[in-house]
Amino acid sequence: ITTLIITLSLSTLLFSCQEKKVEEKTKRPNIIYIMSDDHAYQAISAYDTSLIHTPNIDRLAHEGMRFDHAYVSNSICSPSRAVTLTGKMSHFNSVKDNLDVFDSTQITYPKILQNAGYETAIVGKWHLKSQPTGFDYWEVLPDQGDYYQPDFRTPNGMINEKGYVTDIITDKAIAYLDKRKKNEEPFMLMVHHKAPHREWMVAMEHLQAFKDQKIKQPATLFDDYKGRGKAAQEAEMRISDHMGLTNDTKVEPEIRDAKGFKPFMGWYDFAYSKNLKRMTAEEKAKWEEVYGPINEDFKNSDLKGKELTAWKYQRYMEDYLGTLVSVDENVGRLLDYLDQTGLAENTIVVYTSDQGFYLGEHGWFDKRFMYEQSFRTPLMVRWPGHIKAGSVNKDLVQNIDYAPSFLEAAGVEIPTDMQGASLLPLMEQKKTDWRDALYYHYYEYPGIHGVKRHYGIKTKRYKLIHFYYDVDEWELYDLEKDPDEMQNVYTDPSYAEVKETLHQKLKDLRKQYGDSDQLTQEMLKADLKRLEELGL
Ligand code: SGN
Ligand code: CA
Repeated sequence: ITTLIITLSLSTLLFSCQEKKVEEKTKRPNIIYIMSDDHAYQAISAYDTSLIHTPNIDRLAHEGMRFDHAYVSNSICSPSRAVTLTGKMSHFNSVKDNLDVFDSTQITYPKILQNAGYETAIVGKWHLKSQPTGFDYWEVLPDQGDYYQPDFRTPNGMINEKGYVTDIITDKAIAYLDKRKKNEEPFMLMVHHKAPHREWMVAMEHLQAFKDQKIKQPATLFDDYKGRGKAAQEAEMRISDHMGLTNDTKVEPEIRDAKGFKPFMGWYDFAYSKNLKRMTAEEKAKWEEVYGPINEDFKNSDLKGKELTAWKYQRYMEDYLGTLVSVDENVGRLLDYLDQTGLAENTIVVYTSDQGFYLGEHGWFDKRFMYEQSFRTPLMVRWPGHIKAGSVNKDLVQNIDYAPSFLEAAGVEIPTDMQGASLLPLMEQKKTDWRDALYYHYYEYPGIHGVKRHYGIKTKRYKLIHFYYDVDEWELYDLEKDPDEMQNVYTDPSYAEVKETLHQKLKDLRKQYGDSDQLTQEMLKADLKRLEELGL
């Protein structure tokens, strides 16, 4: 009898353990990582209500956590994506600029999750050149991708889809989730939008979303760069001088200057014309109906100087924000799907961008700089039962932290060579010893938009930046007194002590992350050789 009782209770114990194991396994959260391309936090109403209303993206902040000090470590597309996948800084992950090819044999968090029994998938922009690895399902845009009738790279070759890119990416994401509905294992799905990337081409139904709305101008739209050094002065991303009339503000190419040439048409006019050609006849007709009168007015207006810049800013914003109407709508569609299928409960949903973007601040468009608008990104995370709805985090977090966070959430060990830290304690509002400074390093120079190479450190209050290669200039900003970063106080004697502390901190951080003058010089040398080989 005793033996029988022991056997019975042992088997009950074993059974309940197994049950618990199964339960725990099914309880592992799904992860949906939505990342747009160049989406500035200034253009999300959860952060700033002055430009656009984004009720669907805002849901993630209202139902989850909004991070107010989320940053990248290298504000440009391919590098940011490589950092996110590997949890390592650019100098250790093979992609420090948009020309590098991602080493796809590296350990990435999708690979680790896949090994741990997750089903992994990616749809949308990839921009890492090499073939995606670590995904059970992938359909990605070739290179930058197109807005209309986009092509997708798939394991079975290139396919073409009819429609607008943001809608299609969401359709594919939902179709994927629907198809795997009955699967037991958890999933990790990356939804990478192309929008709102330049050439800011809007879905037909939203072409007039901002028509007749005067968009608020940033205080620094007519910046003269006086308080800063050569890097800001020489960058080629000014709305006034470097924003093309044709591709950027959609003024049709028949505009010619006195000599019969098209006024400022960069090589990148290609992307715009290519997308015009991709439109169906119906779309082209609609396009002309909307832009025709705008062009007509422009041709008759003879705008110059500040007036022309203001006009370009308004046009730029109408299109940039217009593409975001689709992004917001499609985030809503995905969130509704999660609600309808009951997936929302056990799914972590992240919304972020690959970097920030200038919406006219300092007179600029584009990104790259360690100044706030491009360095900082939106970041919102919803995770029912773990993250308090409507919570706000003010710690310094960075895209190196995403991979460790997802691994910890999935209950998987974080490789010791990942350089970020899991955000879980912050999400769950637990006491933790968090970093007080961020490291940054940007490399793509000489290159498009002419932003000089720089690295630096940011604390909550200060920012110290070193621009190098064809200059040797240091900049220091007191963000409390000068949030717009208009006055470099590096040589101001009253900051001598602060400067010294920051220099020391920068030194420590470089050491901690394994970056150094020697590595920087080696990388520079290799880049210059590559540019020479490419004849650039
Ligand atoms: C294109 C854009 C640039 C942009 C880079 C990098 N020109 O070259 O303005 O900085 O991409 O963007 S375009 O006219 O072709 O759009 S990134 O997000 O991929 O890094
Ligand atoms: Ca980008």
